[in-house]
Amino acid sequence: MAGEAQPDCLFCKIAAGEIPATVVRETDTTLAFRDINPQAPTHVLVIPRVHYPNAAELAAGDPGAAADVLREAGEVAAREKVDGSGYRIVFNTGSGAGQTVFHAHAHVLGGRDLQRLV
Ligand code: DGP
Repeated sequence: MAGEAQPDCLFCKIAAGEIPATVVRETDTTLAFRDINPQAPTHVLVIPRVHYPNAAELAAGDPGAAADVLREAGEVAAREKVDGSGYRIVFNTGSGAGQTVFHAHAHVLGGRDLQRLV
């Protein structure tokens, strides 16, 4: 069922505290933790506690949780002090775009020069 925790989902397990992660912020609806394979000095993942396979499905199924993820991405950037220099929020969507964990998540990247993608 959309939104419900999935037993085999890595990020559902992190959200439930069953797998450890370096948590930087948490709210009732979101969890932010450091990426295990950081691509920048700041590389934090922000996930909704509810399970949707990607950001678009999250926004369609639970717009409030999608907004919470975006707001928390901004909070993380501010607390990591990368908001002044600029940061990037990335939602890889689909394996062709590099998505490897099919639980919606925002990458918050900052602390280095980020080349333009588009
Ligand atoms: P994506 O490729 O967009 O699906 O991003 C998934 C990210 O999740 C990737 O950058 C690596 C990260 N990741 C994978 N497994 C773990 C884990 O067990 N712990 C943490 N903290 N991050 C993980």
